[in-house]
Amino acid sequence: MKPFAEKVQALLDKHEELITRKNIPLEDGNGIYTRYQYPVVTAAHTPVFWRYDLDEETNPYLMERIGVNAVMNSGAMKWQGKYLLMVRVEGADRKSFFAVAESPNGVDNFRFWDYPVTMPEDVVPATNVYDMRLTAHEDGWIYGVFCAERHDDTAPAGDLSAATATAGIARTKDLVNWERLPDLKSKSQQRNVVLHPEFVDGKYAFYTRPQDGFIDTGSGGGIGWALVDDITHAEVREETIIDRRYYHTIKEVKNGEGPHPIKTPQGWLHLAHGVRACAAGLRYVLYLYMTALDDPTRVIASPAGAFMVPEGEERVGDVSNVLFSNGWIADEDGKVFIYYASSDTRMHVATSTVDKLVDYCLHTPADGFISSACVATRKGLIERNLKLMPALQTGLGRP
Ligand code: M1P
Repeated sequence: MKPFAEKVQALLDKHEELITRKNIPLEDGNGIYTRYQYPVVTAAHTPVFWRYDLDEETNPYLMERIGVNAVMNSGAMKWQGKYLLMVRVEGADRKSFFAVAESPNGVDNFRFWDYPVTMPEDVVPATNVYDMRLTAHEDGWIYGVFCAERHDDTAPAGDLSAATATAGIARTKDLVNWERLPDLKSKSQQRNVVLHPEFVDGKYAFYTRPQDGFIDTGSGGGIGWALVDDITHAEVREETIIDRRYYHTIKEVKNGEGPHPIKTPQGWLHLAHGVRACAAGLRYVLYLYMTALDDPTRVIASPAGAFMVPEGEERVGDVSNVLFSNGWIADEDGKVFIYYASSDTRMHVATSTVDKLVDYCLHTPADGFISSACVATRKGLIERNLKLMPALQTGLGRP
């Protein structure tokens, strides 16, 4: 073999070793979900032929030509028996794009399709697109709703950070060919917009996240809800806040719907992110809540605090102290695969079941909002447990 071909083969072998590495469940969890030892997708999982020019004539040093900086916030769905992630891939140039990675089992062996998604533009091209939520809607289409970011041309000259966030909407039947629909019209900026999988009162239903500015939610009170007659000209006319932000909680500064909720016999099960500010900056954690089956806007369970927070190496990355999720898959047998990004850098999986997540929602006490109420709730648990413990310690179990 020629030395150049040998070097290429070494790159390909190393890549294959990485993407075929078996993932291992970490059993010392909290009983609610199981984390896994390795991230499921990293920048290094992107194909070698996306990053290197493999032609000896044009790249004699075999250098990486178009780097990938990170992979993160991925939509997810089961598709033809495979677990698919609609990955947000961020190039070294800071532009994000979408690409599908598929796995046979949902926890490892994620392999990217050969080409990233070719997403048609809306009338005004977006500078950056990211965080797609996938919804297989009952109308028969698969929708991708994502953030479309553009420079805010009304900003004073020289302000190159001012931007606008809008919800881009596209649909497909095969995840390869996409039809772009006009961006969601709304009075405010919008990020973390998600399409509900069913019609409600004969209309399309969106979870929204109104925000005054590109970063600040300002007067935007939390996760909103809007009904839309025509998805090909979607417009938010009336918006109701269904999950509010609160002072001194994990969602004091912002929150946002994750993937679309999972339908369970007890209600719609929602995964969302909550943000608070501290001396280290913003801290993003995940939380769950449930709404009524007959009225997806009525909250029926709101367990206090975080469901998952950044741990260990998850705490460090491009934007540290962040967990973010916009994709999960509920299998036919009730197993749930929760795909989450850590610190805007890499993708992980945690597994649980619909029954466990519903139990968590229905039996975790709600937030008391003040310390004394939280102590009272905890004392209730302690009292009940102290009565049970003697029997448990003799191995007899519940009297
Ligand atoms: O950097 C953390 C996250 O910040 C934004 O989320 P939100 O709009 O809720 O603040 C998004 O840019 C998201 O992509 C990013 O992960």
